[in-house]
Amino acid sequence: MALRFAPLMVWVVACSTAGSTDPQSPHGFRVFEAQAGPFEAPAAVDRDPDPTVVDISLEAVPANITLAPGLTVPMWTYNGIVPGPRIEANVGDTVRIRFRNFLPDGTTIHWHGVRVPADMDGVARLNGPVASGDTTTYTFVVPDAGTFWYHPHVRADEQVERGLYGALIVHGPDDPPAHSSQTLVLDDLLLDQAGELPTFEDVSPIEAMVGRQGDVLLVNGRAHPLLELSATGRHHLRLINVATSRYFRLSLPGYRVTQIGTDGGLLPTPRLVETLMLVPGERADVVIEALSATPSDTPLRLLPYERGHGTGGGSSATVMTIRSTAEVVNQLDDMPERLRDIEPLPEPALRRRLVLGESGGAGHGGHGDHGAPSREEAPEGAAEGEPPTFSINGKSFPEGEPFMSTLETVEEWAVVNDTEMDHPFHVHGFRFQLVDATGAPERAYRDTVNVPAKTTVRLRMRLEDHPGRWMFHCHILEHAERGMMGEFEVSGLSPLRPSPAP
Ligand SMILES: [Cu+2]
Repeated sequence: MALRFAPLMVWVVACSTAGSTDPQSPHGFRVFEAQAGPFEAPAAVDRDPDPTVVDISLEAVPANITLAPGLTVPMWTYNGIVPGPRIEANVGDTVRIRFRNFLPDGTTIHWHGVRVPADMDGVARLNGPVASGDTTTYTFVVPDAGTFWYHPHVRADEQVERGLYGALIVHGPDDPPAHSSQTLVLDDLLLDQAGELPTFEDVSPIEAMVGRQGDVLLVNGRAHPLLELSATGRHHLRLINVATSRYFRLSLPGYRVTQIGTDGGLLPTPRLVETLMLVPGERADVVIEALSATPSDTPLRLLPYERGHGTGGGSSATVMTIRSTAEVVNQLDDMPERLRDIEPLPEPALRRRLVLGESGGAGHGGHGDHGAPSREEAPEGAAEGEPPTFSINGKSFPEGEPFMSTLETVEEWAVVNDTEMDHPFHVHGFRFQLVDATGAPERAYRDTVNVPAKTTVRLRMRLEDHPGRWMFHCHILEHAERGMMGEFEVSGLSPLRPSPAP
């Protein structure tokens, strides 16, 4: 009964006394039995015998997807599965994707985190959407090892939520030894009482403000999957947060969790972590080892996190279960103390300031006194019922002019969050290093970073290899689609391509 509003319950409780809760979802989530079975999405089939070329076909197509026994949902998919096929390549490979769109709407594929040429970036305004029934081919070299993903960049709030996403894994020579390697594509899905996705045309003001948070937590397209791993083994997990707005703050009690990589591949040295935060769009590579050799079941827990507007209520929830087994494994070499070298970027040639802004909408300047109003329920013309808009430097995309940048220069961006909630900031085409309060760059590469409410985050990047028009935006996709997006134009001749004909 309360399913439609279950994910908003946190906000309801915070803002009013409303709300019987669904007894099946005491924390705003539906509860499922652990499901055994294949854990990962299947790998894409590479049709090119050349070991340095990965040639695959992707079709965007509606399909019914079984998330759990008895729960089958009409979704949009790549090749009929959610997530789409896992694309695997080695660093330096050429990846070619022959794409056909069988959706009713135009779409694109953006290669999140992969430093591709601008005309392969799958951004509708620059490259044009692939119309319903049409085809295109994306071809690029994968220059960096790491954990990446792919998704549409047209009405991304709707299309990603409907199920259009997949992992893109680039293997490198320095990946540390492990007994197993798994990709965990993390999502949450909102379902209505009929077990379908609610409309994207008429969302509640609070959904427009904080994004759509789902009541079904998914790993690799399944609710509460079970992963069996040797209790004495070392296991490499690649985590990807593909949710449109959900922050995944995770813990795995009973395991030693060592982070070995960020968005942009390996860290210089492994880091022990107690909890792991993944904001929308972000990835992490971790190695886990059970603290006890006795077989047992351990839940991967989602912990509450307040990212603004009352989103932090509720308790933790189970995302999946890891079952440790008595399987005997071979001894591996110790985890290396140094994984790779990352040179800190030099002082920037140019500094920019980007101010993230929000205006209007429910919850702005004091929460409403009703729980989850639909747009029809909001009073005509009342500010509280207006959909919110989002901006960067006062411009709500596609308003505004692109920044003008120069190839091969180092820029430092101060991203100033002037709003009441956190925003995960993503830059296309390039990777950045975070700069701390003393001005020292972090020795890690990222393309997506949380900018907490009322704080400033500095990121430094070298605009290398790929001239052209690029985007930056909040990766809460409801915010990006409501204006928190911008462009920069990098001019110069690519060292990787012949000069264009005059
Ligand atoms: Cu945002």
